[in-house]
Amino acid sequence: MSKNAEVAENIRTIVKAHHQWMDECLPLIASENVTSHAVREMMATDLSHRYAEGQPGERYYQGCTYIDEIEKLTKKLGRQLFNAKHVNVQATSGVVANLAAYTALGRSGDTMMSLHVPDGGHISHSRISAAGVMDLKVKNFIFDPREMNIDVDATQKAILVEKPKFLYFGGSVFLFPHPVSELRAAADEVGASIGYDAAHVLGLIAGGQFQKPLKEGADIMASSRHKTFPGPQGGILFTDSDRLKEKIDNAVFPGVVSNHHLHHLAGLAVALAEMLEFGEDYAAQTIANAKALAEALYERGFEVLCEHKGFTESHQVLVDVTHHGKGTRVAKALEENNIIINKNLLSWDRLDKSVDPSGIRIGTQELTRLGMCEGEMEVIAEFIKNVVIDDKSVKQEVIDFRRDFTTLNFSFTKGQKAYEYIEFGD
Ligand code: DSN
Repeated sequence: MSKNAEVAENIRTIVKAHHQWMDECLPLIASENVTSHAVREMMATDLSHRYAEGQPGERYYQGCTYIDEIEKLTKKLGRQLFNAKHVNVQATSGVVANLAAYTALGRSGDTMMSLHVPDGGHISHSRISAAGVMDLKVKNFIFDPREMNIDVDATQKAILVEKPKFLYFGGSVFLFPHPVSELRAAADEVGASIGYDAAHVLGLIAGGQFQKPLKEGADIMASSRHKTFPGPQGGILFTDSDRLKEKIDNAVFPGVVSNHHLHHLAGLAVALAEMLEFGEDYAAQTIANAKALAEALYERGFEVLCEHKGFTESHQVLVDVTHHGKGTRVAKALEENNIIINKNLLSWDRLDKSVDPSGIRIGTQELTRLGMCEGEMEVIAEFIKNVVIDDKSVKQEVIDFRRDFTTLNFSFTKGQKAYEYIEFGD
């Protein structure tokens, strides 16, 4: 074997080790999910080698006969699942989708109003990322940390003073539906449009278990498609507005995307079909699991946010771990025990505290894909307590526990290994 062939082989070995590890872990990162074999099959096809700039039937490249068919079908499934008049399936990530939405809603120098990052805003809603790239001025929603939501009265006043060009709801910490309909009148008063970043909650919206942003007053819903929505990584945008559909399409291509990762497009079509079939049950179980995990952690002495309102109405659970050594220590200690979560800023952290914030964020969407229910959430809360409060190792117990949950729930083919390494042979 040549040296270069050895390097290539070594990469396979490392990736296989990653698969093996995932198979022995509790994956609780709120922004991730695992795709079905049917989706992964699409991602391994020749489509990954091709180009298809432009819209179906109006391409700049030949060779798109079947790609056009796939894209038209994907859009039809997207409109159907989300009950939207128009969908764009060409954004290559959630940030790219947001940038396209900003381009459709405003121009450089305009003011956007969004959540501050410690209050749960995504970085792309701030000037350090996409909003800065477009040179938007950013003003923040007034946030109520006790309610873990936007303060409607205070924000109404802020909208009238700041007169933003558009509001942008959604975020990375997202426990409760945002007050879209409640703030629509204030937006109208200053002529502002409304965008909504659905990345974290797209699967919950698809399953009809969260708010309906487009029906509540959002002009555009932009999103990634691989968190609670178990699709291939990428972005997606929706609108019911005739005025905005062409603006969105032009903002994506030629605005911020050339080619749109056609293997992921076909995978998205399959994931949309899966969610049409299973979305309602999957989303409901994901939220039930988050509530159960939050309750079980609370009962074990953790400071889980928002006990007074049932902890959460999404897939997320937020815990203040200030008294357990803060976010970094807790996240690392859990990782050493194969429990994978992330440290997270809480409202009272300053932005420069992001290296060691007060909180941890936990998501239940991937465990739900693995078939876990409320009973399993009790077991996991006990594991977390053992590690964080009792300083005990539970790694072997976690590995043993995971052996009963190796296959994917909510997919057309039963019994698929969730983290199987798919080989093409020699
Ligand atoms: N930063 C990701 C998250 O974990 O929320 C989203 O891009």
